[in-house]
Amino acid sequence: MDRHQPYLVALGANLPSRAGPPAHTLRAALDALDAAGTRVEAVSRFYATPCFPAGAGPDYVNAAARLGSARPPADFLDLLHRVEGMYGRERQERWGRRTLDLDLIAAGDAVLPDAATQDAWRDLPEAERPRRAPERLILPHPRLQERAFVLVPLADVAADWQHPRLGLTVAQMLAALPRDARDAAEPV
Ligand code: A4P
Ligand code: MG
Repeated sequence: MDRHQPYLVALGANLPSRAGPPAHTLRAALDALDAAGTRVEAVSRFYATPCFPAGAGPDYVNAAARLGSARPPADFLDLLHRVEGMYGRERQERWGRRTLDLDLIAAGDAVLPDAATQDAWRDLPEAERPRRAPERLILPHPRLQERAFVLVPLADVAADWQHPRLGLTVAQMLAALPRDARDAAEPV
């Protein structure tokens, strides 16, 4: 039996790190995950994307990867945080500039910690979003369905993955976004 969990991860950076410019940092992060025993199954193209919120910093480079790991989800998120730490991420300003951001998008069709909590974070009113961050792991990532900078790269590696609460595939969630948001993500 294959005990590897199928993980989807979003990678983003908009400041240089000790690995170099953002694209180098993303490569270095994938190498570090590989060195930590994660199976790197597929990596998307790298995209230049406008910073969200607009004006909060330089453009990002974003990518997505499909990874296999025997670690359970919470341990896997700890590993992502360790790799963020290796490239100098300072967690101060929410949605601020960062040298490396690794978000866990999904673990197969797992819904964590439970459906009601995932739904509540997904439906969080706009006004509360900048002020509130979850203390425990929420899967799927509560904002994935509205972000072109996540969905465009994700479509390269997991177009058919289906959101377990929304019943929509990555390709369908992407098609539901405004065209200008989709078009703003350009391969580098
Ligand atoms: N947490 C809970 N669930 C998850 C999950 N599925 N994945 C917890 C990752 N983390 C999860 O995360 C905040 C808390 O959420 C942590 O304690 C974690 O355990 P964080 O990564 O520390 O904080 P953050 O990155 O500042 O917040 P967040 O919500 O991850 O920010 P986002 O939503 O990732 O936004 N614009 C462009 N173009 N491209 C980008 O990549 N990224 C951001 C960051 C803003 N603008 C961007 C981009
Ligand atoms: Mg994050």
